[in-house]
Amino acid sequence: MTSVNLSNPQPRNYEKTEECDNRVTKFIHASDIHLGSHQYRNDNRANDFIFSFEEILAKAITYQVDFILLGGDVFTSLEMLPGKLTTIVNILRDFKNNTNERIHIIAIEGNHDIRKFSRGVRFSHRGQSWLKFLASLGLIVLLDSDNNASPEQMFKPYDFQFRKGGKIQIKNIVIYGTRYLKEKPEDYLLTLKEGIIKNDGNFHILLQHFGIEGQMENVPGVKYEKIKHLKDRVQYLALGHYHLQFILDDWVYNPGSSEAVCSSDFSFKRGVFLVTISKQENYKKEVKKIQLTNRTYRWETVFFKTEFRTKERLYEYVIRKLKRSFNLDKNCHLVPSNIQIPVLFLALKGKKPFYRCKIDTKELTQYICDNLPVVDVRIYQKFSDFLTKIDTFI
Ligand SMILES: [Mn+2]
Repeated sequence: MTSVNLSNPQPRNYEKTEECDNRVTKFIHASDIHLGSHQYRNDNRANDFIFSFEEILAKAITYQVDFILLGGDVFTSLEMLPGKLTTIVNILRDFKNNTNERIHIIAIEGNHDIRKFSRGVRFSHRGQSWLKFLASLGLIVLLDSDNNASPEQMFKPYDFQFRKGGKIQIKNIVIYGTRYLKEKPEDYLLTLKEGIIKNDGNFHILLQHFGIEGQMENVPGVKYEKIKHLKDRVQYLALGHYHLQFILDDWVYNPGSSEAVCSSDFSFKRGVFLVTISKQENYKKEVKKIQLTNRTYRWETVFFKTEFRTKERLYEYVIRKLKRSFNLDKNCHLVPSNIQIPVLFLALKGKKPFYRCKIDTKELTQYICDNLPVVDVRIYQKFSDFLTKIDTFI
């Protein structure tokens, strides 16, 4: 699928009888994998997301973790092409077999996992998701609480026969999780708190899909003050939702999206966390940031000095200019599936072409992909007669 070299993890010999060290627990916290992104428009880009997921699983083997947390938005929507889903199922099946079922993948649903199906129809109320499908195959553990039950019944221990539950214990760690609690989860969290057992001697993780206000500009989030009360029951608040990585108060952890879902994601700090919990006085926690091998990108600007009157001449000019600025010897032997072949962000500036010479961005994208080592192109038309604020940072 891609020719990039992973760290080539050798599957460890996962013997069931192996002595397990209960004093140290390791896990990987990842989120927002967005499987299915770009699947209709660009197959190479769509595979980047599957590749990131594979890389996370490979790291789990390399670092010999006890489990993997996925903080929601594992899928980008309910629409999945059969071929892509088959690949994902096979990857998970291989992982399960190679690790002797020793590393559980523990997930919750994010807003994208239940995202409207097509043409504006909302499916969330029907309670379907691909994560439920993967859980039904026994390939992941999907956590969800019963928010209307009594505090004792709210988080039922995960039942591997019925493949349902709101919490799971691995060594001294208890992971609590719920489905996506919509945009204002504060009220739910007050109720859910009662369901989390206090002072049971275990280390508690709460897996949630929401952002914290102020961590990303102009993106709505929950006020930190409103969730602080969870601190006396939860030692690690594992989040997903914001694609930008952040850690707050040594308590809230958000790894960010594993691949760049939209153009702004490319510049964000993102990755996964490798967490080690040692059972010494009050549990010692060590969190290491790990970056994933993502698709590369580059910005280019082409300036039109004259008013182009035909598309052909305009396209040729763009290609000529781009060829000059690309170091063609370096990358021309690479195939587009290789993540070193970048996504190109192209700003077109200067004189606006003649009104009959309207740029067909789809056509120009294809033309550029055919002539240069790029996997995909985003074209921004910023001609001098409609300069906007965005020009200042393109
Ligand atoms: Mn997301």
